[in-house]
Amino acid sequence: MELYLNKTSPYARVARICAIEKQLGNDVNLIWVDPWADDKALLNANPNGKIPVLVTNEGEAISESLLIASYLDGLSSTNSLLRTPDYTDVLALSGLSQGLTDAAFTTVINRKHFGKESDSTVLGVRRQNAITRCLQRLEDMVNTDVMRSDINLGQIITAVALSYIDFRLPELQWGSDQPLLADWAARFSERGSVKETAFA
Ligand SMILES: N[C@@H](CCC(=O)N[C@@H](CS)C(=O)NCC(=O)O)C(=O)O
Repeated sequence: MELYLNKTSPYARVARICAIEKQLGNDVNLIWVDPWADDKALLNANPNGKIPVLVTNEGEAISESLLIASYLDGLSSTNSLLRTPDYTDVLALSGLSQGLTDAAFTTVINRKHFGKESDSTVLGVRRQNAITRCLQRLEDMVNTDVMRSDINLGQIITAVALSYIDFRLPELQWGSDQPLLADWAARFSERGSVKETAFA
């Protein structure tokens, strides 16, 4: 298999962590690309021009990190990431934290293209509010089974979203308002898959 990715994409990092946690790391050839540079091979695999894209051994190109995670989860029985006893809770946590990633990522991209003033637009303010609410919801969930159980997709997306905020929006300093979540994230960051895929 081939995984198109870069070192700063939270979505690509989720896909890569899933592959590692499923013990499929050695079966995935990493193709490093700049998705903003109209890379020909990437556009061929995914006309949307976005990473991640996973090209299966049969040549099928799967985009969207959640779909890639679902595909990888079905390939090996190691670490069930989705089909756990908490299945619906895993889906709920995954959606919540994917939304957090979307709000953070869109904030970063809008700042890059339209300046920091983009935070003050109607949409910018909605994004900031969404980030604040999602962080608090996650803080309230730290002691629930889905956050405390063996690794699952929701935990992976949550950990990557928080790490992405630290990487790109460090001024948010969310750890002071969400101390339980900060402890949870620190523990999760000890995993080999998380260390190996650090943003750079
Ligand atoms: N919903 C997609 C989002 C993917 C995405 O937005 N990737 C960014 C990099 S973090 C990208 O490739 N952007 C290039 C572009 O928008 O042209 C997923 O979950 O995979």
